[in-house]
Amino acid sequence: MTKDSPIIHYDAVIVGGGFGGVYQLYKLRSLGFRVRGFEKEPALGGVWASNTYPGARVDSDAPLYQLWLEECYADWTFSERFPQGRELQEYFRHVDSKLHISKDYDFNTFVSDALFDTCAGRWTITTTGDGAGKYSAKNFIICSGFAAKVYIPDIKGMDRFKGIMHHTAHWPKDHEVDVTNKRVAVIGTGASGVQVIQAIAPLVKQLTVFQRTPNIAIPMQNTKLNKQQEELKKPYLPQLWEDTLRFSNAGFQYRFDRRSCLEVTPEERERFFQSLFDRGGFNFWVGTFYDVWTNPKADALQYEFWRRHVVSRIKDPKVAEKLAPKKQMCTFCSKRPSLEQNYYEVFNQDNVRLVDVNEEPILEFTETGIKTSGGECEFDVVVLATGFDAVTGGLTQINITGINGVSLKDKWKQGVNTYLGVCTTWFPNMYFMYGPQGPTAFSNGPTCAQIQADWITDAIIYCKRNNLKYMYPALEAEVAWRFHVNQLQDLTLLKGSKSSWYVGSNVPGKTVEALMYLGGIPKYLEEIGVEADSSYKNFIKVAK
Ligand code: N01
Repeated sequence: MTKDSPIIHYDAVIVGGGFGGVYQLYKLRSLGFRVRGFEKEPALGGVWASNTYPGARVDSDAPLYQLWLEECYADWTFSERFPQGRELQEYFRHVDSKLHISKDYDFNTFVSDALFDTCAGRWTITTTGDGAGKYSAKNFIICSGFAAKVYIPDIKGMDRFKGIMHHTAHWPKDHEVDVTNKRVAVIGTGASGVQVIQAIAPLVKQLTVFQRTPNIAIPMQNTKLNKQQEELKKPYLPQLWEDTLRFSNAGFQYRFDRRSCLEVTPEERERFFQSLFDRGGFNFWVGTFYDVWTNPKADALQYEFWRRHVVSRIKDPKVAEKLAPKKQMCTFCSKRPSLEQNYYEVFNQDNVRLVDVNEEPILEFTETGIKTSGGECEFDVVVLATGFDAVTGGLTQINITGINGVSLKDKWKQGVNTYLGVCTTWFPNMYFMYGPQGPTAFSNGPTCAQIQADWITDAIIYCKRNNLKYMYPALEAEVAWRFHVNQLQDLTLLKGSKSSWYVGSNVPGKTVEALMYLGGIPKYLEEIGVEADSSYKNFIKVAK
């Protein structure tokens, strides 16, 4: 397309080609809507197309972490309980071969602007990159996920560094970054940092890990999956999906234990915690005693168990105290735990050094390395595992202008307001998923995206059937939803938390607030269902 090409008109434009975008496009297209998707990466896959760093691996169990479409799962089996990033890329190629999604996508294309024309009731969407141009759409659906915008701390002299430096989500796709026998620094010990550290530790000459907050990493207990056995489970998968929607808080197979951590005997508690460790995955997070999320004493008991086990794996007591300090830095629910395989053993290697940046702050980058208050260290490669302007960044990085010239960025500057975590006042026919005030990072990604995409599809059909030019949620409805989301968070130990991207506190200057809905998938389904069943009574509707 050239700048003089005529504007192409669509029923819907979709931003992002991960689980949400793929499913949304498939769904609308199969109902006869004309849809176009745009993806900034060269392929489908969402985070799996961008996060290609060494060791990238999903933290959600197979077979639940996939699209619940029979045409996709019927002849696909993951080889591991927690598949590697590479296998997920392969999975998306498989999905594409079944659903023929990429023919309706422009890749290497970034959606930069979206402007709503109130008279026409349509969005004008501007893109840059390979599919650069202007497009018109009645519906604008942002499926960019919670990790679409990286966060890189502003460290003095960063641009001076002459070695290799990449953020984990901007890892090169056109060449291998060879770390063999190199001096490597990793800044950040969230899920990405933990995975990189485990993967490169056996290869590098020297590894320096810059840690600010110790990760409460829990055992992954990954296993190879037996293809024959997985095939036998296929007929039961629809039931499994239904069960997770009805009974599981997070859309996984895990369920909170109804007993109080404080009311069981110490022996029983120990046995139960051990069983959660042994089962691995997020059992220790969302399969634990319910009150670990609500009662500081219960949370502290779980931390004590966790710490004892971690410390026993680390040879040097000083290093152990840094990785698993006696003083608990944050609660189990206020930061997403990372799933580790041999993370703590890495720090027993002679060539690995842990720098606590609270004690030894990074002062600046030099041409050849990093200078801390303890001296200068040379590096060949620096890995920035410093996370994301999560949840809202993917939306606010697009210049979106709704009715009366309201900009989304300005609207959300003092705090996020959405209705049901899928739409926002003054932005007609605009929807988003796996973003603010939805279940998002407190749920299994594909589950959340699919239930939201189904809801969005119904809203679009409603608009069409009722001959509406546009609709958007009433202001009172989104104010009430924000209140509700905050109330739900305040029932947990996340209340008042300032400890992670869960509440926006990782990005300097970002408003710290409840960014996600903690009511759980079954309750969320009920709440969004009530709105649809009431013919969208909380929406302002404008007829054609
Ligand atoms: O990002 P993070 P992530 N100096 O924000 C540190 C998902 N994910 O990319 O904790 C030193 O968690 C920061 O320190 P602190 C998963 O949901 C999934 O690792 O803010 N350090 C922290 O340690 C995950 O939760 C998989 O004190 C600095 C780290 O950088 C989410 O993505 C794999 C710093 C950032 O950790 C984000 O994970 C990977 C500074 N100036 C990711 N600034 C799967 O398995 C920041 N940090 C699916």
